[in-house]
Amino acid sequence: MTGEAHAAMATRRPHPAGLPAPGRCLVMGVVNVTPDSFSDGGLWLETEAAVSQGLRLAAEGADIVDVGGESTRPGAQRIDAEEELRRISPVITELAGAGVLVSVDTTRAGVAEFALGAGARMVNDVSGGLADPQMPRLVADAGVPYTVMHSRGPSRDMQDRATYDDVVREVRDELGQRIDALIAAGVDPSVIIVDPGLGFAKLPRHNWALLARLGEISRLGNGPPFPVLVGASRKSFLGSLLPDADGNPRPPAARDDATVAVSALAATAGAWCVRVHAVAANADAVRVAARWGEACGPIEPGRPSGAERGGSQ
Ligand code: PMM
Repeated sequence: MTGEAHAAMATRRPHPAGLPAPGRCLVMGVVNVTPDSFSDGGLWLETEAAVSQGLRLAAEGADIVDVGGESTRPGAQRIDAEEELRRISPVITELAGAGVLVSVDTTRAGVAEFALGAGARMVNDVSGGLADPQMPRLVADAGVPYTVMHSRGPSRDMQDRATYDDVVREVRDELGQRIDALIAAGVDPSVIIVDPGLGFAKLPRHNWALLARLGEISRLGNGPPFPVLVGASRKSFLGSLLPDADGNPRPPAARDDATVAVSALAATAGAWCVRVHAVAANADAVRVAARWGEACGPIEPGRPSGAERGGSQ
């Protein structure tokens, strides 16, 4: 990559302190150690199966492996912290011991603390710090990268709160409030990652609007833009986009090609990372997007990009 292209990427794709920055969108592979997650529930409930899956995802090109022990599917009931820890801690210990960069997907400070002790290097909180008042302090003290996802309360009834006049403005405002609270609790802004929370208190049209305006999600407040994580993988808005001849939504396991398309587009739009279940094809997609962006050349205000200059055909 040329120096100029690098500079253009760097300005368009902020990245959190303490994590690798390969000059492209990263890929986060998902391992749900749960019986009931919407797409892989039950597949990786045993420690051995979960560890093998995490190692497979890393070998396929996952830059980060996100390990979670509690389902967040719409309508999901909560489990207690002991059960959550019982599911994930041996998996995190083994993956981190094998050199995998592990993120822990939890809304509980106690679980996050334990996971960091077991070798996890970042925290992914789908409640954005709302579920557990201890989380901001824990993250501030640990100084690790922290994903602040937008949602509107527990998964149990979150879809009842999918009402917006302007979803992008409201998600930005609500994420901005979360970030203000985190910074007030001592969290360094350079470790914060933002996530629009596709499917969390969102209808399909809300997800599409957020994807189409990712850049606005990144620019919250007056400081530098935040890295953006996109979690579209296998979600139901892709299923309803691609129904069968009878109008039935496509099932989760058959949504991977659509996920890859979203990954390429999100990476081109400047996403820092895509969170996916099937890593290999998404790892290709983010590399295609990076090479495409490099060929477009640096973007200067007022001057058409390489793609726009394009020639007549
Ligand atoms: N989606 C799920 C779980 N965790 N975390 C982040 N940061 N963003 C998401 O969109 C997200 C998440 C939904 O369940 P899954 O683990 O089966 O994808």
